[in-house]
Amino acid sequence: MSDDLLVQLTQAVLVGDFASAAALTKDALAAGVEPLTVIDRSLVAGMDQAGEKFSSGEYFLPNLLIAARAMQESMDILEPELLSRDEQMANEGTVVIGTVHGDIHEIGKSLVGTMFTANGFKVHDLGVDVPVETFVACVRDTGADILGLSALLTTTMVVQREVIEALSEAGLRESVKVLVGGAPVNAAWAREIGADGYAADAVAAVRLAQQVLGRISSST
Ligand code: B1M
Repeated sequence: MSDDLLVQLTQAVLVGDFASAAALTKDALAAGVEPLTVIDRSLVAGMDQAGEKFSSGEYFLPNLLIAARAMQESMDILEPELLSRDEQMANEGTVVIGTVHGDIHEIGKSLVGTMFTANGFKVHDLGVDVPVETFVACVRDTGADILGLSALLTTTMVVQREVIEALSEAGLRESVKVLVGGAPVNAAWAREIGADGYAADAVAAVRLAQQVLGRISSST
């Protein structure tokens, strides 16, 4: 039953049917499906399929936009649920997060921010297309423990390196752990640019932050 709902929700995202996406999300929650399961099995799957259709020329930008809107309709329902599930609100640290300059992909970055908030971190979300100097200023002003840099394009992932270099020039590199993510990014890239780690998804990002801050061991 819930598997059917999840398949239908993937389809609703894929075709950008945001009314059905909202209704099916409510149905899935009412059926007892965990918000993270809805995100992983339906929403991300739908967006991945939309991306594949874009790559193959079957979809165009407007298709991606309405798919993103359908995912956002669902996320608007899931986010309060995600946040209410974690009662433990001890201050785990301060996170600055944003999508780098030249890149307007928002959904994954926002999901990572939500997961940090749900796990007791104070989050400063700078949005998308964030200039290098804005990241540096925000790290300085907030005394951030973690800087999360999202990049979804092969043309913008290089900006992650620029941010790290700018942090070094500003004398801030040792004061903050820099974590990178986004579809074209991987662990080898993180090492190459001198980041402190790479996370493939929102759950991994929180776990990695807890590890690099010494809150949990790397074998946990
Ligand atoms: Co664009 N886009 N897009 N797009 N888009 C991709 C990324 C692409 C792979 C599609 C494709 O061709 N298959 C391709 C990139 C190719 C490449 O560079 N290799 C692409 C392209 C080419 C473009 C344009 C250039 C198209 C054009 O104009 N010709 C253009 C660029 C605009 C710009 O940014 N300057 C463009 C535009 C758009 C829209 C605006 C239409 C829309 C975004 C709408 C929005 O965000 N509000 C869009 C969308 C929706 C996509 C796809 C289909 C879906 C992205 C998404 O939201 N995924 C995407 C294809 C794909 O990724 N499969 C695609 C769901 C989301 C939950 O996952 O964002 O990966 P993701 O985030 C994950 C992880 O990556 C990780 O955790 C997140 C949660 O699990 N993560 C982090 C992300 N950031 C992190 C930061 C961290 C840690 C983990 O810090 C600690």
